[in-house]
Amino acid sequence: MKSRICEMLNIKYPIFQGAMAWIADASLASAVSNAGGLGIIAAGNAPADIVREQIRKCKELTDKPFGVNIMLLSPFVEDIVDLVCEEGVKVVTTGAGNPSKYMEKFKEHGISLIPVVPSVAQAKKMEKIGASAVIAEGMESGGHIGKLTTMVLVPQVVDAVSIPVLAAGGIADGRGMAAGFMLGAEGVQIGTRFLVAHECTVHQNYKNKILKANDIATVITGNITGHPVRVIKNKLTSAFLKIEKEETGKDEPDLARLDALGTGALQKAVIQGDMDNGSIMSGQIAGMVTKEQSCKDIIEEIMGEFEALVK
Ligand code: TUI
Repeated sequence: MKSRICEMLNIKYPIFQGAMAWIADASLASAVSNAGGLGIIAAGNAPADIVREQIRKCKELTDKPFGVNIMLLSPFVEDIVDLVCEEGVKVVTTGAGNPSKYMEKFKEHGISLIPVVPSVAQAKKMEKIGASAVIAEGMESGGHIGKLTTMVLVPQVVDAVSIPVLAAGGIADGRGMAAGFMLGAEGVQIGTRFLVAHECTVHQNYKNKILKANDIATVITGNITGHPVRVIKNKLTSAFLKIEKEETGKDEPDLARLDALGTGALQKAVIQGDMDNGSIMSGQIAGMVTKEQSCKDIIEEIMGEFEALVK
C-alpha cells in the first residue's frame, strides 16, 4: 500500500522507526531501512563527531534512505544541524521543541523536515514554515511526551494541515497501524517494538524489561520540570516521584534535586543495563511487545496484519 510518505521519501512501507536517544544507532536504523521502512539515527544529546560516525556507518550498511532525528534540547543542536547538511542526510525529524530557526538551512540543502508535534497549533506552525510532513505523537509514547493521546491528536492534526501526517504513540502492530490510518494518518512511527529487535544494540536487561512489562508498567516523571518523560517504573522513578511530590506547590521548588537523579540515567539503563537507577524509557504498548525479532520480521508482520485489515 503506497502513501504520500512512501512516494515522498522513496521508501517501500510507511513505517518510521522511532528515534530513541542513546539507542537508535546505525545498526538499528540501517536494519529498518533495509527492511523497507525509514530507519532513523537519534542524535539525542550526543556531540556531532559521534553522530557523524553513525551516519557514515549507516551509509555503509544500507543504500536505502534513512533519517536523523535532532533532539532540540541537546546542547549540540547547531552542530548537528550543520552535520546533517554536510553529510547529505535527506530526512530530518525533530523532537522536544520548535525547529523553525533551522528551516532555511534544511531547505538550502534539500532536506525534508518532518517534526514531531504534540498539538494542532504546532502542526500548523510546521506546515507554514515548509515541513514536508508531521509526526503527531500521543502521550502513550515513551520518552519526552506531550499532553494528548494519539486517538485525539491524530485526527485533529489531520484536519488542520494538508501535508501528510504520521501517527505515533501506542502503535506496535498492524491493528495499531490500521487505526492510525483510519484516523487519517498516512504513515506511522514505531519505537517500543524496535527496542527488542535483534539489531537494536540496547542492553539485554533493557530488552528484558520491555518483554516483561505489562499495560501499566510505565509512569510519567518530570511533570514539575516541564519535560514530562514516560519510563518504566523502578527504584529511580519512585525516588523521582517522591521528590516531585515534596517540591510541588513550593514557591521555589528545588529542581536541582531532580537534575542530580536524572543526569546520566538514560545511559545507565541503555549502556550499563542498570534497571534500578537507570531511566528505562518505553511506551505504554510495551505490554504487547513480547518477542525479539529481526527488523525485517517485525516490519513484515506488521504490514501483513495491516494489509489484511485494510482490505
Ligand atoms: O522528543 C521526543 N521524545 C524524547 S526526547 C528524549 S531525550 C530527553 N530526555 C529527558 C528529558 C527531555 C528529553 C526522550 N524522548 N518525542 C518527540 C516530542 N516532541 N514529544 C513532544 C515533543 C514536543 C514538545 C514541544 C515537540 C514540540 C514542542 O514544541 C514546544 C515549543 O517549543 O514550541
